[in-house]
Amino acid sequence: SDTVIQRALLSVSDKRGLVEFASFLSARGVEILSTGGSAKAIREAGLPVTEVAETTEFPEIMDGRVKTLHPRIHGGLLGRRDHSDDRAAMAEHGIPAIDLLVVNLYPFEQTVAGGADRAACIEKIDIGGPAMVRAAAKNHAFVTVVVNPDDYDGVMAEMRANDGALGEHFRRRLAADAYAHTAAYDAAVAEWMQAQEGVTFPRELSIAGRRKQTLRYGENPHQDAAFYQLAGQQGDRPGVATATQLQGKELSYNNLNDTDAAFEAVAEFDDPAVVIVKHANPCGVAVAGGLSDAYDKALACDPVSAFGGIIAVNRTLDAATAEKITELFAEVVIAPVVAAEARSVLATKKNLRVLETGGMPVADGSGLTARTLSGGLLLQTRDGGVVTEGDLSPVTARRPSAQELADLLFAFRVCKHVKSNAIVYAKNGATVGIGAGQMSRVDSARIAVRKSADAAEAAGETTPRTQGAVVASDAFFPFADGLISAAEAGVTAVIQPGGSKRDDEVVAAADARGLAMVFTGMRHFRH
Ligand code: 93A
Repeated sequence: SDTVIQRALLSVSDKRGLVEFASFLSARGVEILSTGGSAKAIREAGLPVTEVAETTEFPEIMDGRVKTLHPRIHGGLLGRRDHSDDRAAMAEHGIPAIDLLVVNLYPFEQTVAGGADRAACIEKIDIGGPAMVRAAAKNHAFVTVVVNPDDYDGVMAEMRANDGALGEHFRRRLAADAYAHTAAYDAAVAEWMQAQEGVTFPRELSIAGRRKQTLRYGENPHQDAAFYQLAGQQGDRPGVATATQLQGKELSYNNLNDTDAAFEAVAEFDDPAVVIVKHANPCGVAVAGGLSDAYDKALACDPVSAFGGIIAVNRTLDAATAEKITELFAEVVIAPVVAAEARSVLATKKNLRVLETGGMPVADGSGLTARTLSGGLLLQTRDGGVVTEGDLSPVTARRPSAQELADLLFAFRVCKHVKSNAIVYAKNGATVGIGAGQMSRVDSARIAVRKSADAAEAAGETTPRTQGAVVASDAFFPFADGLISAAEAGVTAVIQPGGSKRDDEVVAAADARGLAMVFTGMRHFRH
């Protein structure tokens, strides 16, 4: 049976909509109980309100640490209205039944994000609020709990339509929301404390995040999906989860996944860079003196695959580059900033989704990545490994030239963002052939060469693009065959982690062909 709301307790930190809601309740004859600051706001609006301290006949003590933690409040929230013993206890102890609880908690996350010191953060851990929320949610058979000001309108509408009562289904949904809310709240507290103590993988996992968007469907149309933004530091990383969509169609699940891959990849480079992604793999990556040139070079790698791709840049997107992008059919463009003129250019492509992040993520920054498997979750620290010149061990008689060295480091950085087995051919700061996701490394190498040949042929070029290029491998060559096929394709230098039992054979094969090879000592598997 639906409970007609007769008494409500309002205790909110976020006072948005409070007075409107309180006056609605008052007008319906609902008695309002409230705590310090909330009571003050309600009273100042000229509405009748009873302080919790009057009800409990106990003052707020310890700077408000103890204000609602009292049997007169918790009894009013937890008492079963259809239980004679509970009713008797309420009568005996003067416990007023509370039918509606409106609470939102101390802004803990905002306090942490604002850089407050430890003591101030601790003070913003709400204890009384979650206790009341959990009590009311448990007793949802009789009590309605509201933790989000966005729900005030819905509650008012329901009360209007339902003679001042709230339906059972509605109460249950709000109770479920309430537990999700206190769980996420405690998760944020736990995450902060773990970070303070340097705990990366806690014994028990709690994750705080908010639904950012419900998606039309998942990876396939028969799958449902939604997009969540993580709370805390993880959720602050500039990228897809924090981006603003400036224009275009609604983002799909696959769009989001691919856009993330593209933006993370382009964040690897200091020079102006463009990454084009299809199916979560780069199909063109380039660096140049300016974005517009980088775009041409990236697109040239594999224009066939780039059709319908995702384009990421690591600089303010300028009008000239935007013009070029509009000539291609692209699904998404993501940039730290989109210049005003570039915006007008892109606006001519109404469907094109354009995302602005406000900044670039740090390529070697900390953080975790997750992957689900049946019944479990694999967590690992992000692959923030960045190989620089000082990390390289030359292993061949010939050392790489300056140009080769630059291309080797570039190709290896691209490799990190290509699904394994990854083979990347590069020349003059641009990929010229990418082999991704094969079960055998030698197949990835063959595919990279073939794709490069296809692109060259389509462009009417007569020399193979792999001629004079360099090649990167995300993991060691287990046999000399992969290296030999790269040499046959015309590469002059090779970068790979090294560490195979047959490294000697691989080095000998490189020396026999006059190649320069360097070992990174770091592997970049990506599955
Ligand atoms: O310090 S508390 O954990 N102790 C309490 O007993 C308590 N009761 C409510 N914080 C408590 N609250 C919180 O106070 C509520 O969750 C709400 O966020 C806030 C509202 O305080 P005021 O009405 O004084 O602004």
